[in-house]
This record gives sequence, C-alpha cells and structure tokens, in this order.
Amino acid sequence: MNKMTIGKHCRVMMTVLLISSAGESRSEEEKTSNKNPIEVSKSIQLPQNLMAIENSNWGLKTTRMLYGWQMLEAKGKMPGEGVTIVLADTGISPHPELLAHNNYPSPIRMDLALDTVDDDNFPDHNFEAINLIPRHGHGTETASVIVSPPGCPSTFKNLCVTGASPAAQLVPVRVSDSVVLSFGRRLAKGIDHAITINADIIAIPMGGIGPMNQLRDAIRRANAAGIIVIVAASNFTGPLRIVPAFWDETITVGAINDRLKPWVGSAFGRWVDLSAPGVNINHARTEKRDNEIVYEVKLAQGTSDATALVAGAAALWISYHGKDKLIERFGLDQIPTIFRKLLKEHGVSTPKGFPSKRYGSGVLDVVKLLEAPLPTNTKSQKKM
Ligand SMILES: [Ca+2]
Repeated sequence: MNKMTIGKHCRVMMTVLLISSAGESRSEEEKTSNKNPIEVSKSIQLPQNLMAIENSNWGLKTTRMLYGWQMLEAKGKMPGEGVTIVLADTGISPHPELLAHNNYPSPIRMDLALDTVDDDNFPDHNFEAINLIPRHGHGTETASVIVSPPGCPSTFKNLCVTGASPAAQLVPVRVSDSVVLSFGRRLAKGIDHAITINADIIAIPMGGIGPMNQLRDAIRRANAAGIIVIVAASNFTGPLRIVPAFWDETITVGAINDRLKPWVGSAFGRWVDLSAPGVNINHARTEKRDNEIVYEVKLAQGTSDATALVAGAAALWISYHGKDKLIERFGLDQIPTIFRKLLKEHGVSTPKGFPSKRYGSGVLDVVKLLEAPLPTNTKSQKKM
C-alpha cells in the first residue's frame, strides 16, 4: 500500500449511484447520552483494552461486536481470521488506520485488488472526479469500519478507528468514483473478480435505479459461489427501489442512530433485512486539500457504515463456524441463504417499537448471531 500514488485520474466516469456517508457529528453530550438496552451476555468478559475501545465506539458496543471477538478467541481465532472480504467502492488510500498497528498487519490485500474504472490493478481514489457525494475517499472510510486494526496507529492520538473484523482480509475493488446512474457493469465486473479470488463476502455500499440485469446475474453467480453479498439500503432515497438493495439476492442494511431509532436518512422498505449503527461512526477520512492528501479520523453517518458493520459481523460468523465446516455441512451455494436467515431471525436485537416492516428484523447483535444454532439441514436436504 505504501507504494500507492494518488490522483492519477482525471476522467469522470458514469457509474452507479454511490451511497455515501454524509454529514457530521452531533455534540459529545448527545453522543454519550445514548443508552444501550441490549443486555450483554454475563458469561463473556471483555478485557480492559477492549472495554476501552467499546466505551469510545457506540457502534461496536451496541452490536456487541467485541464480545464476538471474545467468543472467537475462546476458539483460538482472531476476529475475522481466514475470511476474505471484497469491498466494491471508490478505491482505497494508504491511510494510517489501514496500515499495520497494534500487532495487527495491514488488512488490505493490494495484491488481489482491482480497478474496474481504469482497468488496472491499482484502485486508488480519484480526487479529481466530479462528485455529488461529499467526499472522494469513501472506500477508505468503509474499509476502515470493516477492518482497521484495533486502536490508534502511532500517528493518531485521540479519535481512532477499530474495525469490526480486523483479522479479516479486505480486497479493495474500485467500481465507481461517485454518483450517477448506469448499468452496474463495473460493479458486476468487481463481483466476478470476487468470485475469481474465492472471496467469502462482498460489501456494496452503493446502489442505483434500473434493471441492471448484468449486475443481478453477477450477484446470483456470487451467491452460487457461496459469497455473502451485503448491501447498503441507501441514503435519502426513502422508499425508492434502489438496486441491488431491493433484490432478494442481497442482505440489505439500514442505519440506526445512537438512540437506536432509524436514522432519518436511511432508505426503508420491506426489502431492508436488518439495521445497524450508522450515525457518529469513527471513520478513516482521506481528503485532498490544497493539492495535499490529508489523513484524518472523523465521525460521519450513512447506511455505508451500517453495511460495514454487518460485513464485519458476517466475517466473524464465517470465522466462528469455519468456512470448510460450513461447506461440508451445507454445500457452498447454501451458505448465503443460511447466513441471511440466521442473521435476520437470530442475529438481531429488536428494541421495543422498532419499525420492522421498514427497517428490517432488528439491530445487529453479534453475540446472538454467533450463538444461533446452525440449521440441522444436511447437504442432501438443503433447500430452505
Ligand atoms: Ca485502528
């Protein structure tokens, strides 16, 4: 990653609508006033370092992500170990939060990366693109919420990012610079790349409007190859049928705020499978200002962040059960269906009055997800 150069692009690419995190944080006071009604399992203890991380990160706390880490540790595994996640987004930058720190190596697999916009293997952000979203560095942001090593890199002191599954490997695939509708062809190409490299999960924090048949076919191929496809519901599109979020082949994630209520910008509809924290989430921010690339950590919001947390949780689930064992038991092509069912039915906590018809079955709860017993179906009777 250190060899990356920035800003080689100048073309404006027509592409699918990117669902960006947008907006900024509220006050500290408002942030800390949130209460977590999810009762934490008494049998699992968090060590002090993880407790400190949890106390500064309401998203990880609400979803009990770090308790999931402890459940994995009891099996001798690191969080997300052995799992490959393809992130289809605007590319990646060598942000310190994505480089090695705190005894974790860099989670970014540049050797497997792809750029479907420039048709090369180097998916850096295009800071020159005309962009209707607030920032160009969206892929770096999303990646950090999925896999940034725990705590602060040496160059950062206060606000830092801890990813949901930092021992997973993340393959950045640039499929878009921003906005605008198209046919999803670049995204389809990125999905086929995920199949080629035997990825376990694809995270898609974007969407568009239209039939996009080629994209849908690619997602079906991914499911058949055992790849779990996790998609942002989208931001500020209300009940519009954004794809691929609307399709049955994807797991669609809406966003809640830190009062555990649906975030005002979260798209909604019966096709939303579940919600996850998407407001005031720590991000690795990469921006170009006065011709210089600036690396920071900030708070932002959007269904992209919620999607990142669910992608991380999916990685923990695969790690926890072991991909080989899942394949042996259910067959590769059944894994996405089984995961989706378990996630929706068991992997959530549902706050009282939660509007399930619009924002999914509840709020991601990683302890419940990992504790959920696998179905008894065997390979020979695998239809669900
Ligand atoms: Ca970090």
